[in-house]
Amino acid sequence: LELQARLRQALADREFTLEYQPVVDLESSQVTAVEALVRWRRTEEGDDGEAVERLLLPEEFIGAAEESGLIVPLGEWVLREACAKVALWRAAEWDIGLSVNLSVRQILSSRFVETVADALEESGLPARVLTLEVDEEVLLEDPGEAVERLSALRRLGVRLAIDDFGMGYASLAHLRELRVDEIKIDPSFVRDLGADGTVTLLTHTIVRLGQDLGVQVVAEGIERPEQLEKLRSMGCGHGQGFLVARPMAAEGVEALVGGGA
Ligand code: G
Ligand code: G
Ligand code: MN
Ligand code: NA
Repeated sequence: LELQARLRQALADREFTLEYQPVVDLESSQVTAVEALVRWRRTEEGDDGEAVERLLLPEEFIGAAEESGLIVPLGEWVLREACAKVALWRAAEWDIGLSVNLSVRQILSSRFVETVADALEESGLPARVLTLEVDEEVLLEDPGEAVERLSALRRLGVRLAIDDFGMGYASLAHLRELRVDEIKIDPSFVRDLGADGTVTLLTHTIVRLGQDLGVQVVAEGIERPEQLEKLRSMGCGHGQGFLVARPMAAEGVEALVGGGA
């Protein structure tokens, strides 16, 4: 409860910030999109009583934000902030897409579809530029309602991605229930690529599945050149990971693009 109260205060005090992790076309190495990742810039008391600033990762607070329902206003802030930033980059002639992560609780909240429509309208970001990422958990809690909401979002023109694909229960069944534009291969597959024959075969199968369905495939968690090469040779279209680029502040993305923007 302590953490939840602090989260509420943090939202009021504007202590949240976004990092962006580039997604690249594995063929051309061009950055095609960025994934917005929320962080909490928190001032804490160090051992010696001095104030120290820490950048907290979602794993330290997203669970509490979901339980308290604070994920709804926090998620709305993330959407608005990220859409506004990417709209600016696009205005500078940089043809880039944006991915935003969603929690089940957000999707099922009242007015969520309107919230997304408002964020697009205010920023002027075209709907097709925005990809909303959901993990397979979304289709477990209240699948009927979740599919209904996500389909309404897709009718707005936004893209849908299944995050952490392959780790959920019945991944393939979910592709039947929900029409998606992208699947993001879970990093646990990429990690064992080449070293584990079964994992390599499964990864290749997911890539082909995407090709056959006409769905974009993004491999996540690429850390080593061999993994990148393997994915390229399988025909995996897009990738993300520390080897390619780490999550970074907006200024970092701007520097990375440099003259390209
Ligand atoms: O890079 P990282 O530690 O930031 O992300 C960890 C997890 O937190 C990922 O599963 C990611 O989907 C999730 N996450 C990051 N940003 C957001 C956000 O804005 N909203 C939600 N709901 N989840 C997020
Ligand atoms: O679940 P989701 O895919 O949204 O999670 C994104 C998370 O993955 C972020 O926390 C991000 O920092 C992390 N991440 C991104 N690339 C890599 C990578 O190459 N290796 C590892 N270990 N984590 C990564
Ligand atoms: Mn994600
Ligand atoms: Na996720």
